[in-house]
Amino acid sequence: MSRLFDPPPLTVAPGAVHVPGWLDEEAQWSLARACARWVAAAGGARRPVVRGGAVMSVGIACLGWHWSPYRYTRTRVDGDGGTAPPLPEDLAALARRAVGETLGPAASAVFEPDVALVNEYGPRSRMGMHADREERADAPVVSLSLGDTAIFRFGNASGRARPWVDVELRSGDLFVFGGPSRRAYHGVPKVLPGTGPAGLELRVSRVNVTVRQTGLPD
Ligand SMILES: O=C(O)CCC(=O)C(=O)O
Repeated sequence: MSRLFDPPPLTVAPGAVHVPGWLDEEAQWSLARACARWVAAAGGARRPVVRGGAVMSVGIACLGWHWSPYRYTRTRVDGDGGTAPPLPEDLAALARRAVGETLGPAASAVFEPDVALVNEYGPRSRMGMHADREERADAPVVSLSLGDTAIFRFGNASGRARPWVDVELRSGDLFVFGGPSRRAYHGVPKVLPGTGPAGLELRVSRVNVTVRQTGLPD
């Protein structure tokens, strides 16, 4: 569902900024098409098996590096063994611009993203509370959302428990978290089916792309 006017950017916690409607309809369409290509190039969206043996309800395709619980490798060690396709330069540039517009030019100047995770959600998919800790670098995480609205739970760096803030991430929204919020726990307890814009033609309910800097050597 589109809004006539998007609310202004909101600092949810120090270093964590939500920008509603950052991508316009055309940019969402382009990113959605690109995501479909990237997922295919990455051998599809796999559902990783997490600690304890549970299978994630979110499908993940990786660019630049391959993420599997709980490390990065160049090849899909928990899948078909193929090499992760390179991080597309236009996606890296988009992420740099996102950091510049939220955290400022100094943060953007040192941001060297080298990995993106394309997360595919079905209407009942969830992502448990976790902190993104596999990256050695303290650089920010850039998150872009497409399709159905998700409830994004943004917590604190001490653990999975409260306090947290529930943010509605709609199609086109940007969320950047860095600085003191970089290791904050976060998750997606709910997707709201049927809330995405008509005509985006996603093959799933929601797509989220996170762009990060691993800090790992080439
Ligand atoms: O789908 C989202 O909005 C969050 C994704 C996420 O938490 C992650 O990729 O680590």
